[in-house]
Amino acid sequence: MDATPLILDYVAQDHASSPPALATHVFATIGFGDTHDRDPADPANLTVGLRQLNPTGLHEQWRTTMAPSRGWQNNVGFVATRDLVFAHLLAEESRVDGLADTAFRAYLTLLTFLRDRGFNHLLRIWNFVPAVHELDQGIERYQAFCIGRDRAFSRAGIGASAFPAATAIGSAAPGLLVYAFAARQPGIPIENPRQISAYRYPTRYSPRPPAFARALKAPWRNADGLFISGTASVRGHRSMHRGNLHSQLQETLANLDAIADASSTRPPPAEALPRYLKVYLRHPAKITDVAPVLADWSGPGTKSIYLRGEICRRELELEIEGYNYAHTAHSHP
Ligand code: 3EB
Repeated sequence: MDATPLILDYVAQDHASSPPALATHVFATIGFGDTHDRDPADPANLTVGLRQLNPTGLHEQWRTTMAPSRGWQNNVGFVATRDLVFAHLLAEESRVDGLADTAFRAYLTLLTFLRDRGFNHLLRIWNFVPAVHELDQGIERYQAFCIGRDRAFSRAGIGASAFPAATAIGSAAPGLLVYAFAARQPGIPIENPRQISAYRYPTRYSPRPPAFARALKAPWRNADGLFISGTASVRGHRSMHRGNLHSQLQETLANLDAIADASSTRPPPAEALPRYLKVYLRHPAKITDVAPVLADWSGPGTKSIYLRGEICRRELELEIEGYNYAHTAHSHP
């Protein structure tokens, strides 16, 4: 029952291989580069094909309190403790199949792997879609991706109440990269009252809906973990402030605040505990406009990674995701 908490830190690339403090174990290390890369020697190491914009290159390092095992199965690389798994899959695209089929098969492979090992509850998933704005069999490739993902969830019997928190970003790197955390216990999905749930968006955005929750509270005891999905300048279902980066940022921050409120675990003051954000920017040069505003909003205890990435809707300039970890050592269940 006492599922392993996931502890996040952003570490300088030079230090990523040094052992973590506090009697914890490295569970996953996510770096950023020109292509998606999986380390055959260690499935804990993953490189996402997005350009990092921070002056000092940072890795996302996830740790757990339990020593994990690791392995490969059917193109799925994984690292697992008793109650938690990190799993990833890189699906090559073929000339004949559309992206909907590729995404369907990738998701089914992943969901089957998770089910076989008893990790029935997806908590958080990241998706990197090549050429996200191009057409694929007559529809935008983001929509094709949504179709395949939604079909796989229905096939696996996973309904809206069990959708994970998610990010979906366009990448210049080839292959559909998907990585996820899943658990034996379900998390608690959180929606944003300022937005329609993505899985209820009108079909004009996609013939089958984007299957994700706005946020998800992790299921472990004695610790809080809040996964916040990629959050953008969307109110209701509409993109707001087309062509105005500053207003899009303000709208996005209002959405992040609303999600934190709705989760009833408003992140503790930045002085007390670190918070972690990842910012995806369509136009890398805009980092100079975004970074000071975000630093002001988030306070000194926040670490942020900036990446160049394409947000699923063309008119959106940026998207921000988050993770907050609060260790409540004083709690007695
Ligand atoms: C939005 O709110 C912006 O399809 O998994 C953000 C996070 C977005 C995840 C996904 C899409 C996804 O609709 C786009």
